[in-house]
Amino acid sequence: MNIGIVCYPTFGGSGVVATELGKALAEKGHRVHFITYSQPVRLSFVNENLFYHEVFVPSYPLFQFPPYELALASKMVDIVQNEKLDVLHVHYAIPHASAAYMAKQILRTKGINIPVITTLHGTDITLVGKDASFEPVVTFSINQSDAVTSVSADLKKETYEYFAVEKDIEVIPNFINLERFKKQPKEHFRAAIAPDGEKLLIHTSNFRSVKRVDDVVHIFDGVRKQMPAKLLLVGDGPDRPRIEKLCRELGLLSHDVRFLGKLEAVEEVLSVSDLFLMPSEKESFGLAALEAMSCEVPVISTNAGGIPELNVDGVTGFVSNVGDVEEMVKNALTVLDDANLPRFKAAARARAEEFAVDKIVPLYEACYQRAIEAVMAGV
Ligand code: GMT
Repeated sequence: MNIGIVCYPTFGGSGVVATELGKALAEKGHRVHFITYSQPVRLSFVNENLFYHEVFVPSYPLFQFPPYELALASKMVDIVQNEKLDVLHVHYAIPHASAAYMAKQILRTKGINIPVITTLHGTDITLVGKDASFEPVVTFSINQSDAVTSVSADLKKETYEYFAVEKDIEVIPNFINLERFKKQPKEHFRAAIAPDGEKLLIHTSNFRSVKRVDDVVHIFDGVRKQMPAKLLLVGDGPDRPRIEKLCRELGLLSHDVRFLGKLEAVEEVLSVSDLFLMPSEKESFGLAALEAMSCEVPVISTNAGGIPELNVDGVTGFVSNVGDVEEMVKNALTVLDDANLPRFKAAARARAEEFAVDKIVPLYEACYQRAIEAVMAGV
């Protein structure tokens, strides 16, 4: 197949899923065309089947807000026509689904009927999408897609709750490359940051309020009062200055809590960690937790959104109500107990294996095939 993938190219989960999907499809022999405003961060890989088309938005004094959606739709029209795409797969509804709708209508006038697949990732529905500023356009463009997928059953349920969506939504969960995300022998690194055998807790995110990084710090503080431990914070975002201040107020020093910033090889630090913390307020799936589990790291999380579809309570870690730091500390201590930790680590990896890339990518291929056939049959 000749597939167009439209996504955000940054560190966000939807961009990571879209890029990894494109790479996996290219390795299976499909030709994959990425259409975005800059090179996706995980696309640092050469394959004869991968192509990248940059969306350029010209500046003009009148444009206080450069019309990215129009430039994107125009680029989609160009690439579908000239690269003879069979399907357009857009990740994150805003503004990709509405831009795809516009491109589809333009292409129709040229006698081309391209199927559009929209994948809903989370905040495009649960936070931004349901805002009145966007809701009518999001509802319309989801309904106009030829196929719609969501990354968890919970996100599917929320989509039907918040929007008048009539389309069937297929759940296709996030997936993981088990070869890349596996425990690696990085003991020298562990010895350097936890020289006295301290337990290592880790959190990775974009440091936005929805991630509740304050709770990460409070959980760590509670654990540290009961057993020697260190905290690794990976990623960056608007809440970071506040979190640094909180650490200082709690008397946590830079060797207790290490801010590692944005890391490409996150699997290397996950490999030396004992426990992953995800106290999110909302989380449609929790790709970061899946990456941790694949590296044999159990998870203490909330029960928000789709997280319980991944993190099995009492087996791969524990789930608690949003904000219940006390229970999360208690559960963390249970997991970190040497009598329990090996069992939780093994269960985390076994669960991650259920989301292996070679199990999930065929679900997208089948979805594309059905959409192509339906469009050809004029359904
Ligand atoms: O806010 C984020 O975490 C980024 C966001 C995105 O769309 O880039 O992530 C969402 O999509 C991921 C991939 O499908 C999911 O694993 C995340 O759970 C989801 N984040 C939220 O729902 C908050």
